[in-house]
Amino acid sequence: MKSRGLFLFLGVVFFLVVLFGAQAVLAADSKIKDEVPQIVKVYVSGRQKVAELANMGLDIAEVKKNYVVLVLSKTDLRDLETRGFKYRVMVDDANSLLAPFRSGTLKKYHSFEQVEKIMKDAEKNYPDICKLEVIGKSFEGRSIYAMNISGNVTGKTAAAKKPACLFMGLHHSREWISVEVPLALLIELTEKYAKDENVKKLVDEHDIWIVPVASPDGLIYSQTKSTMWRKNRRLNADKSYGVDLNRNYGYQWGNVGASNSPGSDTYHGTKAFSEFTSQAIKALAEREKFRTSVSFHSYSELVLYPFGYGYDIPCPDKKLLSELAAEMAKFNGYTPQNSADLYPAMGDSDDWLYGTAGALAFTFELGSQFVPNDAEVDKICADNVKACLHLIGKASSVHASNHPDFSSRTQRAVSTYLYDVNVSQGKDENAKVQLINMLNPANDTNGKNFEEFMAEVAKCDVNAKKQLAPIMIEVKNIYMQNIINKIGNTRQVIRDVEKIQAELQEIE
Ligand code: 0X9
Ligand code: ZN
Repeated sequence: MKSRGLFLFLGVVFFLVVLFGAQAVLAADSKIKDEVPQIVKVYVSGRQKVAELANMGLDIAEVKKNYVVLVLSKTDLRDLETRGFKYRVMVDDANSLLAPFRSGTLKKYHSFEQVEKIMKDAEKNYPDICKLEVIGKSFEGRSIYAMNISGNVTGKTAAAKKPACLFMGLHHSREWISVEVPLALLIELTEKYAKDENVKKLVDEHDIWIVPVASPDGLIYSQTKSTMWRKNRRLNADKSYGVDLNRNYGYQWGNVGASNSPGSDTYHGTKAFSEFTSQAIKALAEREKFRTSVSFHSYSELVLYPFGYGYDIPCPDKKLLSELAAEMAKFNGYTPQNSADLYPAMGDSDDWLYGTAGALAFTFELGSQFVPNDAEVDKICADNVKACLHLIGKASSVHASNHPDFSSRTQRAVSTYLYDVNVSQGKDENAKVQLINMLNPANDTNGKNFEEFMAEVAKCDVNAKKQLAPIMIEVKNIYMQNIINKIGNTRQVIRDVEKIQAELQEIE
């Protein structure tokens, strides 16, 4: 009797375990299986409504005056319906939009393997101007490549002081055209270097960095499995996949226009810079101190500039950013616009590259669909390459107010002087005079400029120190003269002379 009761009890327990276990698996499964995305036009207008959609963590493709185009799962669409949004389904199975690539009709787009080969070949064919670096690995272990293009490189010093410019593609998996433009730029710079005066000058005078595929796993996944995939391919704790890389950067990282839910298309990750891609870009930016950057996306034919994390955020470089955006827009025919005015979203690459790293950072929304037809690709590339060349040309004469090389007047004078020595071959007499004047005790009564100058010298490598030696020698002579003439605090001046002496000795 007893054993029958126990048997029955165990039977019930077994039944419940199987039942709930299966339900749990089903629940997890519905998260991990890709729901077929739809393209939906939602009829809304005005900032608040657009922000509401962005704040729901939805994937916004295009914002027009009276409607917004979204990429939505059926579940998201039901949710919108219950909230009373009016809509029209434009494409039932968004993946089918890109079927031409699967069937082999789209020939213009490169696979990750092909990009890898192009990068390696460029380094082989143009060893004087190309240096390929693996700046990180993706979640699935693939290389994130960055090509450094710079001519007339005589050791790292000269290059390190050249204005650096960054170009990035494919933060979002399905935006294949965003790979083609940086690749086209790479090809333009390498192939025309020996033939075109203007290209040669840009390459010689700048440090250009090109990262055509920021998310290799994403590109492969979108091209071979699920064409409309947006995020990277991280496996999240709840078994859903992907973090939106353009919500994972660490300036005002949060959930405006981004989502806390791992399953959302705009999931911002567990913390700022949780992803290998954003970590790699951050490390590169901290090392190279970019003056300018462009992150390519698609679509909408826009040139966007920061800030993007909220409406009407005060920005000290607003004028400069909007002017540069407008200048570039002349080349690609796009509309220049503040990022947040498209929709506010926290954690994009521009806000961090500008807000923290001090780069004049732009996002180009290329073309008028996610993957433009083959026939459109060459023109999109040509027009946008021109816009990029323009920006490179500007990088030596403008900078963000918070660029790390320009945060004090002394730093600025040192950078200007080194730039003149390295790039303009000392044509700017004023650069030297200005620096020496700043260090002259007559103008530097509390010795602050001198302290800052020596701190800058300490940061330089030996070649840059050599370039600064003539300045140190002249300053030393002025100080010696002051000691003789008993001008200033003699003890302090002697200490300063000793500091200069120590640096000069180290150089020899
Ligand atoms: O949402 C994005 O990440 C970008 N658009 S896309 O359709 N390519 O996904 C735009 C980002 C612009 N930045 C902000 N609005 N903050
Ligand atoms: Zn994008």
